[in-house]
Amino acid sequence: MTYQNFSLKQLQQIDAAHHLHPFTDHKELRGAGSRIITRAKGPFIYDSEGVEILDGMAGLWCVNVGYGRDELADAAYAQMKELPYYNSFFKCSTPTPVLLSKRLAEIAPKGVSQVFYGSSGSEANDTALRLVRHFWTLEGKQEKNRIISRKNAYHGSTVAGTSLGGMEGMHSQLGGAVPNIVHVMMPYAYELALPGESDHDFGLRAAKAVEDAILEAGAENVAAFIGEPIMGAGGVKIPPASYWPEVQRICRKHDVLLMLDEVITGYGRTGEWFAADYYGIQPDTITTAKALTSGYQPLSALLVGDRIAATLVEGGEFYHGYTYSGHPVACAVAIANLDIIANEGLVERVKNETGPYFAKALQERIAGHDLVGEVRSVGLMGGIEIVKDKAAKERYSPAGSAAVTVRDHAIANGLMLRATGDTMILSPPLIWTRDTIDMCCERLGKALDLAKEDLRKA
Ligand code: PXG
Repeated sequence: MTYQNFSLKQLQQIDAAHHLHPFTDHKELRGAGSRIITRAKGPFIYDSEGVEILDGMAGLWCVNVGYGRDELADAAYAQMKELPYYNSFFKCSTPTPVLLSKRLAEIAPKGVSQVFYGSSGSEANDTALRLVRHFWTLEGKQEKNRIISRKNAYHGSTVAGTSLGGMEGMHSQLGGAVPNIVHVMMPYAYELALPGESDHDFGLRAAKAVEDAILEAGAENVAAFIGEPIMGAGGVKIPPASYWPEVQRICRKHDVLLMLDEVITGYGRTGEWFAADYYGIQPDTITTAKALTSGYQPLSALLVGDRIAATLVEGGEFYHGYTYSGHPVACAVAIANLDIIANEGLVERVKNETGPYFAKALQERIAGHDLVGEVRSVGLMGGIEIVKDKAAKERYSPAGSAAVTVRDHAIANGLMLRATGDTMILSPPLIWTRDTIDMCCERLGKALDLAKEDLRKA
């Protein structure tokens, strides 16, 4: 069955009849019909009608090497022919997860050299939650099981991911979260800094919220703190430079493990292999997925620090694992993907060239727009606040509606980007050049102009 035999209308009808989409108001989508993306090449995606759209989101924060990379298709094909699947249970291994683990240990931050595989970021966070609690049990401190996270954090959509995350809407549909997870303020200066408070001081205050939560529970009851180095789905919230070193100091002081969720920030997005390197911190676990394979295969890797690993290895069997832990095809694709990132110098390019150019382009061409309250970026990850009144930081109502207007105009003008709340998000493939960044800013500028007309009329 090839999709070419179906018209767009037919595909939309079948989609509406049978397909339940993630994070979707089904009634609304089924009325409007979905956009069907059929192919992609380099930085562009194409829909069923042949419309070319510049992909400002790298799929969903994942296609770091861009589309149409034969090396990755070839790696998958060769591995599928040789050995499509075998498990890593019962004293077996296959070659590609073995070699990928070595590779990951080489690029991981200092003190992190072990890997546990899954198929998604959510699964990896389930593993991380179970692992840190198991660690403290093995240490004879089973009461040390509370996890501190942040409001508005996104850590996935399984029960553990939703519980770790701090999205209220998701919690309200959960019917009971995993116990002993608390959420503290996020380090988001634009909305939460007090009048006159410096970025530096705000970062320390946001870190102190972590310490307050530890002291309130009693450090003997706190297993770990988990955070995205830069909050992604929550709106590219970049903490002040003072935040992470202080959080690390607090965690060490109270013997609380530091868990980083680098599902978005891992594998070059910030201009370092990991954001832990960008912020100069040494976490105990690092959750990764997405760009590990540039999205060409579902694969996650929980990178585990040496302290936890030493106890785990001595601690007998850990009753945890997935059918697809260390899937040979996904791991083959990951190795080929890391080869591309390394051979093409994409991480260095983001750090030295495209990241700074992206930041400058957003500042010079977007920040001045009447609808824009703030632009911010690290590497190739950017956030743009949409406001009604710049000085007062006043938003349009209802919340989030203005950003959707901007997004719809951007897509109609050939730029795919995300709107979350009143924040526009960009997270493009790392293969973007200065020219692609120029094209993005031109299309975004046009979308902002058109949105302004609509919003002023409304
Ligand atoms: N942690 C973080 C930081 C993420 O961004 C996950 C965990 C979960 O990964 P999986 O592979 O289980 O989806 C994510 C995923 C969005 C959006 O709209 C972001 C994600 C997923 C879906 C949508 O920005 N991030």
